[in-house]
Amino acid sequence: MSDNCVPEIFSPTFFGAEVLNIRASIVSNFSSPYVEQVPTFCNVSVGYTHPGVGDNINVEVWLPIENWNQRYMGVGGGGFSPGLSPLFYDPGALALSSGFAPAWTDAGLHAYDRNFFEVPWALKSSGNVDLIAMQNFGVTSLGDMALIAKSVIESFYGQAPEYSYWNGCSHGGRQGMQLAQSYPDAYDGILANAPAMSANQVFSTMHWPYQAMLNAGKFPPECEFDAITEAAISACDDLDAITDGIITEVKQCRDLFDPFTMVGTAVQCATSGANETLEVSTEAAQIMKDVWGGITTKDGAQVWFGFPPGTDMTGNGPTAVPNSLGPLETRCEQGVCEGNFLVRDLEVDLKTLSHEDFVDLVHYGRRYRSFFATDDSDLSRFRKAGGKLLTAHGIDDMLIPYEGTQKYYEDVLARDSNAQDFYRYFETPGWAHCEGGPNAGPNALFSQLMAWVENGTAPDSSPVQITVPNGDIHERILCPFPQRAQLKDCGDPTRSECWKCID
Ligand SMILES: [Ca+2]
Repeated sequence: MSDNCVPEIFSPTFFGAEVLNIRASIVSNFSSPYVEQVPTFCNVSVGYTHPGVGDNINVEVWLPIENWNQRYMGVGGGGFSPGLSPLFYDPGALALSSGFAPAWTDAGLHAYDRNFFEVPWALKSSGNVDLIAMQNFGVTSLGDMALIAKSVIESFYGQAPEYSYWNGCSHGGRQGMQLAQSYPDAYDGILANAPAMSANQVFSTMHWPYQAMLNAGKFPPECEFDAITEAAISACDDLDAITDGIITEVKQCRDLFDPFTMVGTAVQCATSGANETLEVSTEAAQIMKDVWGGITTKDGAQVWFGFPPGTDMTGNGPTAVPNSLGPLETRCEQGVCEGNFLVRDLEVDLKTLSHEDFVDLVHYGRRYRSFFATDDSDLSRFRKAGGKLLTAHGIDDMLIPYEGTQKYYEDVLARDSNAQDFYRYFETPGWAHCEGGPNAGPNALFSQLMAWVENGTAPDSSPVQITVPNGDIHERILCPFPQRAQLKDCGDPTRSECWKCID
């Protein structure tokens, strides 16, 4: 098989594209923290352009030399990375080690080594958005990549992949949803977790906590926010009758817990190494209220969903994810502000936006809807093509509010009341953004997707492990929305067999 690892045997051709270059080489020493020994593979890189457009896109496909499982996996990106970058090689290396042929695209952005929240590629010059780059990033590169990868695989092994899967979270989740909406034949199965659909609102929402601090005219220390988060968890944990440090009854909690009740409460704060006692300020309570309420106009109209009470918004709270992003950290102060294409001006200072200007910017993000919105609830073509789609979204997601995904799924159901036949959505209590939190995450979903695609076995529930505050691990289940998990008569919340999904 390794004899096939030469550029001459590959000839991907497809409508509207022209291949510029093909490289192929054997890689036998790739290392990944997730795989003890990454199997030897043929690394095929295909550069192509859309003639007349002036772009230059690269797709990389890894072909295991031995033990190919006859399946292709498209690997999604994250943040503003389309996928082809060192960070997203790891999930591909993991897939490769179980026999998949994984592939990635750079969407023509050539942002290989870049911080994936930086988007200098989005502007041609100050004031001028690069619409071709945004179209490739948002839509076109995804369909192209599936065609190229399948062609490369067929040339190498002498047969097309039996099954094709997409695996992505966050931006990778949005890519998966875009594929289901716009390229319904590209994949048999799509796992699109925590999808950054409604990307304009979602990326704006990541900046909203900072704007809320600007609006309040104060940047309170993180300990004040963490104290409010802890109090919300204490107040709302038992609304689901299970004391496990996890809030599942978000709507009830929003009604029940008022962050202003925390104003004046003394909290211990580690400031510059010293232990200092502070009181929770009115501003901190207002900021948390705003963060939970979501982007809101000055008149109080909600523009997008907020984060549920109990979500760790500082990266240091009670359910902290190591090295995670905390939107309430003053990240703009550190030079990390997202979404400069919304402003169309790299010189603009997001640190000084007024409330009105911020909401206006969010509104004008509609100019890029066609590339980024990814919120078309008409999945009838994907259904017709026989595709299966799974989405999980952490309730404790501190970057993308899960209620946006819930709304999308409700829109899908409103259009097709039997959408459960091909698309299931699992809300995941205690799970942060794609990783982290007391819930270890919906790790069985990909194999459940394969079983659904290949054997017709639909996932009626999905197992998860939850670490409760005393360190014990509980076995639970996730249920396909709008179902919910309920304890059975055996009554032991630590055993998954004692849980069932009810309507
Ligand atoms: Ca609970």
